[in-house]
Amino acid sequence: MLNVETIRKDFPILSRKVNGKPLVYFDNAATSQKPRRVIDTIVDYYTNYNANIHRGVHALSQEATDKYEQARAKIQKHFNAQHRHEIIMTSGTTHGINLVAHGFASILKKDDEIIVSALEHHSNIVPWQMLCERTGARLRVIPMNQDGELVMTAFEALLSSKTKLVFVNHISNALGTINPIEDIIKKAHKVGAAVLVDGAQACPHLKPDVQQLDVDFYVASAHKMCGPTGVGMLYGKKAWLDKLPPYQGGGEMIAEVTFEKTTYADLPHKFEAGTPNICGGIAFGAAIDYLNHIGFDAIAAYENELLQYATKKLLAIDGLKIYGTSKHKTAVISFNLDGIHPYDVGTILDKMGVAVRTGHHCAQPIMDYFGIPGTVRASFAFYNTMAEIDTLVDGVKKAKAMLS
Ligand code: 7TS
Repeated sequence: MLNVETIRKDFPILSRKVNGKPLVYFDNAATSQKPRRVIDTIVDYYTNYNANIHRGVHALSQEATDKYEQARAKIQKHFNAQHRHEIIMTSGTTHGINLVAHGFASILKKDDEIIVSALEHHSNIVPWQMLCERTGARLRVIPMNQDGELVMTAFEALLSSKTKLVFVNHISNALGTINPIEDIIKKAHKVGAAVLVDGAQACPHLKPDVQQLDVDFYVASAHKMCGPTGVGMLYGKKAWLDKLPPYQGGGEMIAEVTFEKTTYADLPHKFEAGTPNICGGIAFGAAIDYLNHIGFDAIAAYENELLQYATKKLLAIDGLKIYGTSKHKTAVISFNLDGIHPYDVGTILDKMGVAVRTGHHCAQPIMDYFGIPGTVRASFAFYNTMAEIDTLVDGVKKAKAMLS
């Protein structure tokens, strides 16, 4: 059981006011808020041991390197990767996906096929389109149904010996659908395709086990997991990471450089050119510690209560439609009021101190499928309360009264 009142004290920002009203933060799918432990870790780094890593003999550099590598070990343990060097530190999910897409440019051939899902964030669509343009490979799409679920029979029909890669998110940031990734991975592997799972929306809500999933690549962003922006991780099976060429050239990623030839460093450094977000990486480790201290079982159970409560109360409002009605969903409610633009609802909610996102949520194909310009999206975290949901519902009712 979560003690939400105690947890809320860990997040200084939750006690501020917005437009004269207590902040109700329901934009967690865009980025989460940060607990004191993460903020303190950032302050401690810059106050006490800021230095560049992997290169100095001096004490500060050693200390920063140790803490950074400890963070990598925490990430490895959290995702249950077999080897520490299978964890590549990135600037976030988008970076991780682009790194893999770039690598596959040298592997894919004309007429190979890559499969994405209709539920993807733009960051899991555009890099693959760019890859197809460069290689002559073809992009195929797993369709979705009216509940916002992937149509698995259509996925099976798309798979063939031509399929080289499958990309799918673990949880949709726009609708909250939890995708059947275990099944997708098994079926893709049967035809010899590799699978990349975009875990950006899933990782704040559950704890993936990359070995149990047998996934080839898994990406996440720290900022959606109570960590800072500009840092994330790419897990890749060692065999795949060895096969892919480096993404960027520069310092840190080399073994030896002459003007005739450069040899590359071993994993993970081969993919980590330049000075990384050292402080961010260390704070990512602190965020993972914090989430595990709360406990993912407790987080999932409580967030499900929030979701059920909010769904019921919102659906009681006449003319309100929820997009994404799968039984397998978490912590996201995308909705519209009949005849009212989502932006207008968001603006009125903001006046009441309620932060939601409005628009297409970087998932335009989903909005096109439903034939809408966008939605109002309320996305929950374990530090939200039922009383905050009541405030949201009051705000939506007020918006309806003012705008219809
Ligand atoms: N994939 C998914 C499923 C996401 O939710 C996001 C961010 C990304 C990829 C990109 O992550 P980044 O950290 O590299 O930017 N999602 C959102 C969102 O829903 N609103 O703002 C960012």
